[in-house]
Amino acid sequence: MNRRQILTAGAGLMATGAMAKTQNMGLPEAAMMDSAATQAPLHPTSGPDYNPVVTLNGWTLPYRMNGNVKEFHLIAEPVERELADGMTAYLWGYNGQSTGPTIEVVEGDRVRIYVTNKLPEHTTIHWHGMILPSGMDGVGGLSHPGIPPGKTFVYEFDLVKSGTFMYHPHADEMVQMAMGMMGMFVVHPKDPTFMPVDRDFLIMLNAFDIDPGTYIPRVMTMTDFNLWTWNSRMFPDIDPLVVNFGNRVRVRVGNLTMTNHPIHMHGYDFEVTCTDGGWVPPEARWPEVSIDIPVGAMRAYEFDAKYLGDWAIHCHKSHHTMNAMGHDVPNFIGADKRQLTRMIRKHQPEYMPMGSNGMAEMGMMEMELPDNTVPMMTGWGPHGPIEMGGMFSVVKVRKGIGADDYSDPGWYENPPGEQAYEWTGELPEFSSNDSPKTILTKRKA
Ligand SMILES: [Cu+2]
Repeated sequence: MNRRQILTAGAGLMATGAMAKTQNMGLPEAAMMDSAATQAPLHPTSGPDYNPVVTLNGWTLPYRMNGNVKEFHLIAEPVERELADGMTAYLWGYNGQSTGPTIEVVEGDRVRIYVTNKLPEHTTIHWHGMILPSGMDGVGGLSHPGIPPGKTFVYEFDLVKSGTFMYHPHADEMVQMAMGMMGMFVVHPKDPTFMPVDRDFLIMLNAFDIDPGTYIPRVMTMTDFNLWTWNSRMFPDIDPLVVNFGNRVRVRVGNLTMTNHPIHMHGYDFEVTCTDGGWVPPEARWPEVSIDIPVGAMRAYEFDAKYLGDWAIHCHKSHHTMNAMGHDVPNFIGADKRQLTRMIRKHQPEYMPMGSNGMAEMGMMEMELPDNTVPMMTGWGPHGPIEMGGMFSVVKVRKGIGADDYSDPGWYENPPGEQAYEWTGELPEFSSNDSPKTILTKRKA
């Protein structure tokens, strides 16, 4: 226990009047969210100032002051989450959504977090990475008994350290996390001039295993998940990271999936400035264009938005930028399937051969999908199909973006001379319809 916690605990013991007042105030209202859209940042109305974070396709939980304590109310409950336009999943989450709302406070604050369990089984909340008393750590059976269905438990502790943290159940953990129960917890530095940024984005990496045409995740999946999401949202419906030209930008990425994710951002180099363990001092940082986010960890990076444009940001594991379906499709590249197609069409006239020239045709195709399913590769850009899914979005750097404006500014128009173009002079003699074998033969001739 550090000095501050001792002081606060002492104050709490003496202030029995304040304790009675807490009970008189009753439970804080539990704000609910029914939208999967990115919500505007929640500016502080009391206490020290800070620049609030923006959770992509998420929101920040409002609090109330009770004496000197910030009080929050989380409700663990079944939710319906729109993972993308045309696909809703039946998950477990908090206050109407998965992932849960972001909790945002300031170093030196004391928080009282009420957790009401509306799930059919017990739960707890573990405050991942935080320095707090052992009995507040939320490990079911170890720190305290599990919160039974229908009951409310209270967690109360001081925020002795700033940084980026996460929260998730530590009770039937594999099932509850596979169902979508997790959220982020940001503690701003007490000194608002410490490492200030203009835009501060939050991304929680999570994953589900939901069969095409169904609504409920498989909870016994260990590593072979088929939907790779940011804040329980997947491309093409992850909102862009909208940035004003010249902004200092921080992106905080937490990983509560069961594998690592190398997050790659185009157009920039950047520096890792924070881990779950704390802020990285300037002299210890090194440049990167991709950062691997280990399982159960967080990394934050920063950059100055000095290059205008639309810049891809994505996980560099290529099957993590795909949605469900087709994970067991064999490789047909170079195969001539005309003969086979003719034979199959005798029995199944709508049969479509796929993949002879790569899989890009999947991005163009209007194939009939099962209900409640998003195509494997999808999304349209200004120049055609983007052929992505899952963990992919776009950093949009523009001039003239308003202070609290995070709305999509549309596609970037590349200035003349700054876009790849078609060569219209003399071409090599082989045609694009040649098979790989013909191309090799012609090259040798
Ligand atoms: Cu990944």
